[in-house]
Amino acid sequence: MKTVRLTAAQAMVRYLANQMNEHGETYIAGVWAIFGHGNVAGIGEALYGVRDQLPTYRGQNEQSMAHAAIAYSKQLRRRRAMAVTSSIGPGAANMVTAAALAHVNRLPVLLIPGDVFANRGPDPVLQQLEDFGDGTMSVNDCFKPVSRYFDRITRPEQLLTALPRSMRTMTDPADCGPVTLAFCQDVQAEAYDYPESFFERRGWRQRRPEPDAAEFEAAIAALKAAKNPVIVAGGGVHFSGATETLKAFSEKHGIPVVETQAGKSVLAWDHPLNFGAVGVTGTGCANIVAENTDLVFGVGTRFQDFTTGSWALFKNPARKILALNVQPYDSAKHDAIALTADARIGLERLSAALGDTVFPAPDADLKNAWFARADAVTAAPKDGNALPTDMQVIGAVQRASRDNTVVMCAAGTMPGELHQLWKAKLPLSYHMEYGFSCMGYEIAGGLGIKMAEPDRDVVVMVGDGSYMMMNSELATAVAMGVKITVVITDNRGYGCINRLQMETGGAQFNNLYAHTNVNPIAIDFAAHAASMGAAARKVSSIAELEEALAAARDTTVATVIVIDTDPYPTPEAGGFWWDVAVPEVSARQEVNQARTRYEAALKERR
Ligand SMILES: Cc1ncc(C[n+]2csc(CCOP(=O)(O)OP(=O)(O)O)c2C)c(N)n1
Ligand SMILES: [Mg+2]
Repeated sequence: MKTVRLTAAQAMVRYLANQMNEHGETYIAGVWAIFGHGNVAGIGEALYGVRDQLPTYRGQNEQSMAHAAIAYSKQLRRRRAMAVTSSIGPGAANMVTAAALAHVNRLPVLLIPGDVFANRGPDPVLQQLEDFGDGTMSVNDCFKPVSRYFDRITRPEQLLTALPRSMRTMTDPADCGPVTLAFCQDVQAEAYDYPESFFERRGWRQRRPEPDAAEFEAAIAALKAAKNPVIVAGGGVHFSGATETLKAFSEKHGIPVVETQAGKSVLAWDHPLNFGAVGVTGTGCANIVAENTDLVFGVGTRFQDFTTGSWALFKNPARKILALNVQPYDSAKHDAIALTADARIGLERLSAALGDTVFPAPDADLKNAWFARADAVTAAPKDGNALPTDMQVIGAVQRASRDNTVVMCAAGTMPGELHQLWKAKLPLSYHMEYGFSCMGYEIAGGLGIKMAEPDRDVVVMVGDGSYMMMNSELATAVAMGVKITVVITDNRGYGCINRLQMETGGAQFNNLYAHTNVNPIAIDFAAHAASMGAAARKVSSIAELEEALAAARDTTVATVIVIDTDPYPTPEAGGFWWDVAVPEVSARQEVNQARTRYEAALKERR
């Protein structure tokens, strides 16, 4: 057997540089790295050696670097992924949140934190956690519940099994998620005679599982027995590349489509059968269709509580659930009629078996009436003096966008309002991280999206709170010449949580700056962003925002536009109940009243 003598770190990067996807691209597109003693000598030296095939990027924070990596993969429908490496201890711990984000959203990322010495010689090394009763424990054990695959590399030859397993996990449509390889610092630098064949180019195909015959029969029977089915389209439709198939299926059989946060943009917003966002942040029209349907047909959805209105939305007493999902954990949820298969294959087979079965489409007026209301709240304000609403900001961004502009967000007021109000024309023109809804995903995520699709305009919507939590990859975007447009809606605090607090009977407390220990402060976001090299300005009206967005379109530098908004108004129509537990006893009258409403609402859960 021909062998080559390499350090374990050199072997890892050489292997990664030779793993291809089915489109002939290297699967790992690059490595985000912040070095420390736990990875600079081993992994750092190795990355330098392959920098022409496998580029290394320096970010500002391990968590946000991982956000960029995850967003990159999500935007490419998991076709490619990135790796992120950190030192041991704090650098590694910083990535745990991002690992959880990728885990919840079923997105691939290869996390490579350094780990303590396998030989234990220098124990305790700087930043080493000391467990008094378990010598194998390190900070990296925190990754176990938030990784789809975890291994600790304590000998160089372990890579021969750990790396192929990592690749399989990331490229498998059902198991897809974050992989953590905790890489002991001394082992990174240790040499081994690796078989040369290990570094041959290897291709990875996404499996497209066919449905099981008996499951398929049950699914067809359920569809044939239905009177008014509705398709709940989730992120799996995008990942499977099934948007065209879904459109054909829906048109041929007259089945309306409603969209989850991850599924939004599977169909153009103005397609007659797309009734828009469903659930807690849903459109009035989609939720009426969902309430009445006798067959909820989930395609590539996890049925998160925002989709199901905490399982109170689908009210029809006769209703059944049919779930087409590549992951059996999801297709079996809530006692659904399970159809475990790839979304595209599943829809093609079902369509063929349904023949020319056509269901009566819901009333188009339902949709027209909803959008007339939505247009009114997103229109430019007539009264130029009032503080703009976030809905009006959405309208302004929409008017300044092209069909393939990607609007993105993750937490705060905007995700719910964008879900309802944004008119997504092309697939993946809407990128919402609403599985983990992680404040701080926004700017780093925008960077990752733009790296994935440089030809699309990327507009990042971010609240003042999320901006304050994590913004420093803006400097990275500027330095890399990655042009994103960031719109900061400054309502001086955590607007959405303040409203939730009020709805659950709470006093306004510790959310908006006005109700905190600090004096209401006016942070100069434009000056802050400008200090990182962005083209930044504050605008004082919706008209000025539109002007600034138009001016930003043809520039090449990352741009930040700040606008003050009103923290209180929300779209009054649409939406659905969300289960947020209200205290059973309280000295506050408002809480007692909210509890009474809560108990009544709970009775609607199925
Ligand atoms: C990391 C993280 N911490 C806390 C939360 C809970 N949370 C959700 S939205 C929000 C406030 C967001 O404030 P801001 O970005 O200003 O948006 P706004 O609602 O004011 O528009 C908080 C604290 C979260 N989603 N993520
Ligand atoms: Mg805010």
